[in-house]
Amino acid sequence: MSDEEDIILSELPDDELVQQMHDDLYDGMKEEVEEGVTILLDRKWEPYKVLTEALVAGMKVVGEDFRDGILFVPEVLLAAGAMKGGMAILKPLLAESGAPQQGKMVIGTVKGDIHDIGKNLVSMMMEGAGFEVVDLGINNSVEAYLEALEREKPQILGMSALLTTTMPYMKVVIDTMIEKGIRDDYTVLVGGAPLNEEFGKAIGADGYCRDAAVAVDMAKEFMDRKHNQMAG
Ligand code: B1M
Repeated sequence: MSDEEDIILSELPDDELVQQMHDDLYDGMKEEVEEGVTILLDRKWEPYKVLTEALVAGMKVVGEDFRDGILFVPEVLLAAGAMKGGMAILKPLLAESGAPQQGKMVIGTVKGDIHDIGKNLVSMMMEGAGFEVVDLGINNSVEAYLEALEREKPQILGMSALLTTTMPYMKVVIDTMIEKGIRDDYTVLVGGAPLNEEFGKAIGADGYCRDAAVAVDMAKEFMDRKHNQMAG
């Protein structure tokens, strides 16, 4: 029997449990990560704290070792699967805040990019804050975004990109919106690990969101401004 099998997660104190969950996430152990999430919730941890401290922080280590060539795609896929398992438990809890209806957002990962964990997190948090979210998934072309805007009539368009090679595509989408004369009909928020504030400005987005919590704050702020404009 390995050491791993000897560990009883529910007997660990919080800090050791969180550390163990980071290790389990790293090793792609979905069931263990799910169990850890459930234990922390039973211990009255806020869902958002479980999300950020146990899951997102663990994924950071995976990202660093992926970058450094210590982990490879198959292992990272397993880690991503474990992360998604934990997120699925938190999703209804984050979404059931009872917050008043705020507005609507269409969100998707850009063309050529299949990373969706961050986008899914943003969707979850936005729903939790009272936004209706239409998630277009991954690998979205300009046409897919524009069709969704036309169909769904949201106030906000969110785009996610995790690769330096795909982030310029956000500008393609915004430029096409300008060409079609619809740019100012929407608030465009962008996010993803390789982006920054400067990039957001350079491509003409309304806001760059460092993380999901910032996305929610910005979306609310823009909705408030819209309401004030309409009232004024
Ligand atoms: Co990929 N990958 N990956 N990967 N991957 C990165 C992004 C990378 C930085 C890893 C590294 O080298 N350190 C690197 C990119 C390097 C670069 O471009 N400079 C990389 C690479 C190279 C690749 C491949 C090319 C590898 C290969 O095939 N050789 C390949 C590309 C495939 C493709 O897209 N065409 C690839 C594949 C994969 C997997 C499939 C194995 C898997 C994705 C699984 C999935 O998403 N379903 C994967 C993963 C998991 C990662 C890392 C390790 C983790 C990403 C993640 O989920 N983070 C990542 C390393 C890293 O980011 N440090 C990496 C957790 C998530 C919560 O954070 O996505 O940043 P994040 O989202 C945050 C914020 O950014 C923000 O809020 C989120 C929540 O707080 N945010 C938004 C994100 N989107 C937003 C949208 C908004 C607002 C905020 O709209 C309003």
